[in-house]
Amino acid sequence: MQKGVENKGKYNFRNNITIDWCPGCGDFGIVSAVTQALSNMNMDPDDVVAVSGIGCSGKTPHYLNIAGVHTLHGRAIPYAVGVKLSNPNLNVLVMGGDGDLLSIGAGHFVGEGRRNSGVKVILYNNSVYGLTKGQAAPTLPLGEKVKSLARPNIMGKINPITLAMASGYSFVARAFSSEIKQLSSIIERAIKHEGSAVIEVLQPCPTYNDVNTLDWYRQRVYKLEDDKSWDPVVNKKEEDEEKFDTGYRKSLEWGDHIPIGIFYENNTIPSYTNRLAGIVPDYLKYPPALQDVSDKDGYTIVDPIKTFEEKDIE
Ligand SMILES: Cc1ncc(C[n+]2csc(CCOP(=O)(O)OP(=O)(O)O)c2C)c(N)n1
Ligand code: SF4
Repeated sequence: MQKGVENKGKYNFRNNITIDWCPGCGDFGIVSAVTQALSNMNMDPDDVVAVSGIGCSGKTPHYLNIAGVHTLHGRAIPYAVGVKLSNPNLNVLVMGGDGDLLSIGAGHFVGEGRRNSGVKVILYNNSVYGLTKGQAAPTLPLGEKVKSLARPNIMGKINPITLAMASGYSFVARAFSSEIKQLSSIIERAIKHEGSAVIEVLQPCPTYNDVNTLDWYRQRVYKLEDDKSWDPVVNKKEEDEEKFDTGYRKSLEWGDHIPIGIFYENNTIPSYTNRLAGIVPDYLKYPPALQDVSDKDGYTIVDPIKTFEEKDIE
């Protein structure tokens, strides 16, 4: 456990598997914040699932004392949504890199904003592809040259906050991996929020990103909540336009001053699971994961031939 990090709950969410990230990697702070949030919420480990893609970030579920799935590169969100829809009582965390979620996984990232299924996406942003040796990730600005690149980056960057807001996510925040207390309280708020959330976490990759270092971030980040008039929460539909606009404008700020905190939280958008419950009456009471699929001897209770025959369309 990192210095200054206290877990108040009865469960220890960090298992004893040795972490193999490089020394100084921002991923350590993210693990501390996640375990702190789950513990402070006195979460039952059986109620939380972590789903990751491929990347250094993708190893996170291995280090947590909860159910975890290490899926394919870019496929964490659809897998996580499947878990959430099969049992909406679960708290489902997606843990993926900026390459994973904004490059190959970008279509799924956008699609989940429309759906608002309730998964919480923790986007590890180090601006590089860490696991595959430091190529430019979609968050690396045009003209920036990190050490694995022969020449400065010739592609423009994606801003994860504006993309998340434009995609329809109802909770959008940014954090910094060394501000563990703030990150952990944002994770807690995201978990309590009914709809889907994106939390972009700025994290140093000391091995491949020699521009956006720990000190580089430390000199620039500032907390939105330090401005006492900052209020990103939409509780009435009439507030949405103004708060969306303010959060969106704020998300464009980058360079000498980088805001961290909650940009937008809209509590008026119904979640996908509630929308489903409106058309499938017993869905929340008997979601697919709680339905019997076999009899007491373990034989399937579904006859696939009969099912397909019934679905035959002339
Ligand atoms: C379909 C597919 N394409 C490419 C790869 C190779 N690959 C593995 S990890 C990775 C990038 C990881 O970068 P990022 O998602 O930013 O995570 P980080 O390692 O920085 O945490 C790539 C391209 C793969 N495993 N599968
Ligand atoms: S390569 Fe970068 S992101 Fe991957 S473990 Fe090392 S420091 Fe972390």
